[in-house]
Amino acid sequence: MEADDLLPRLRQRIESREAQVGVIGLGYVGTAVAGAFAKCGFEVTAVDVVAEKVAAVSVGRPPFEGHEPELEAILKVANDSDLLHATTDYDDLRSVEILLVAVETPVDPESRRPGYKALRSALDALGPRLSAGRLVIVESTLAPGTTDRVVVPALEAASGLKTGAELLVAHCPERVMPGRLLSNLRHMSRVVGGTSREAAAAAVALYRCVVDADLDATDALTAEIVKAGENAYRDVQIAFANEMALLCEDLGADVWRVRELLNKSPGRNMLLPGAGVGGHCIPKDPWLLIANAGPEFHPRLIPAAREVNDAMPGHVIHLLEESLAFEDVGLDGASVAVLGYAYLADSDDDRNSPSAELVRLLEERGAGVRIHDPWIDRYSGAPVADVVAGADAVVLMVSHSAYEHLDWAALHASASRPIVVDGRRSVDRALAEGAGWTVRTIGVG
Ligand code: SAJ
Repeated sequence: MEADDLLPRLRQRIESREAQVGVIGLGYVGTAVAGAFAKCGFEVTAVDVVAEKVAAVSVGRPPFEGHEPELEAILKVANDSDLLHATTDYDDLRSVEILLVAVETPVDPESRRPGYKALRSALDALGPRLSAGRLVIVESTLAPGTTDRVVVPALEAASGLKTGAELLVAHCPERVMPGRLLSNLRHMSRVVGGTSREAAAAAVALYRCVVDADLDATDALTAEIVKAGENAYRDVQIAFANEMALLCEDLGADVWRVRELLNKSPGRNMLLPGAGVGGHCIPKDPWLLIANAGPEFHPRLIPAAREVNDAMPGHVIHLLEESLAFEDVGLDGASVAVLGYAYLADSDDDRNSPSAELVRLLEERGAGVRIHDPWIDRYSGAPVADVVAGADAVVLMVSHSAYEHLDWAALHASASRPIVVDGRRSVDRALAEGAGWTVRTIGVG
């Protein structure tokens, strides 16, 4: 097959839905992608090495916790109509022409280097199952240069195929969010980075079947930089808000009032200060972004932003110690109630949660910790009043809607000391203080 034939043939088979789609990795991204392509008429083969994930998808259930009602419905329909086949066997991909790779690309917490173990094993397993004419698209977030220096060499070595002439390879980073997986997939624009013009064009033709927003064709390096960069940008924005909170505390001001007035200035959009930055992408993508820069590039802003944001749980501890000190109480032996363990409001996702760091620091200082989170099963068994009962202090870490109307008068009666540190400015200060609570709000001096 000539290189010139690859694109027209793939385009035709995509438009006719004859091309089968393979998805490697049944996480948040892969499961949503498998469902979305099955929903628009492709026969989808989804592969994961974890049998439990395959079993879940095989009965139309997302292989992760979380509230994704539309996805469940789509998985069930896809299964019933035999459009979606989940398996642990890579051999089932031999007849599949379009392969989407959506495996985790974590960052080592110590070295800050990308962890490509899952990516490499997926590519090494896929390679021998590839034939000429295939399109391989990596959706995982990658450090710039990874497509050219890791993905292409791994596929060529494992398949014996030549990229461009026999194999089309692209990088189309995902932009999904737990809780909005399918709507993000459909309505958010995508950067489509091809290792060749044909690869980008083929990937655009494919995504046009599920995405109703812009599909911006570019090269793989640009796509890698955009994705990691968009999250590094957000991390820097949040770090600015957090540094303003620390400054306002020092100066005796209220960062929340400052933010309200500052954002009236055209073109300003100061984000929300808070108790920390968690999740599966913002804490790691800044490190992916700068991972492959050369010795002449000296990043200062991006690492500094990570340092500011990672220090926020420790700052909440500082506010807590200051509040307890007024009553001559230290953290050692104190009982602390932590409200909120997810990384994001009204989410059950606790990956890289700032609350986990807060709990570690509290226990390191000898405090007894009780946790409540209405979205996380292991922390939603007891009502807030029971978790707060006998506590020397309450720390609010996540602005779950469930915490907006707490009965601070009733809670005052059950707490041992009416001290609350508000890490997200979610406490109704007037109400709580009226009920006898001492409220310390992050960013308020
Ligand atoms: N956070 C703050 N202050 C803010 C915003 C967030 O402290 O002003 C904290 C949150 O509490 C959380 C963390 O940062 O712990 C991340 O929050 P997030 O709103 O950025 O949510 P994520 O991590 O789910 O980010 C996703 C990303 N989307 C994708 O990767 C496809 C990100 O690019 C989006 O900008 C973000 O959602 C969004 O805007 O909702």
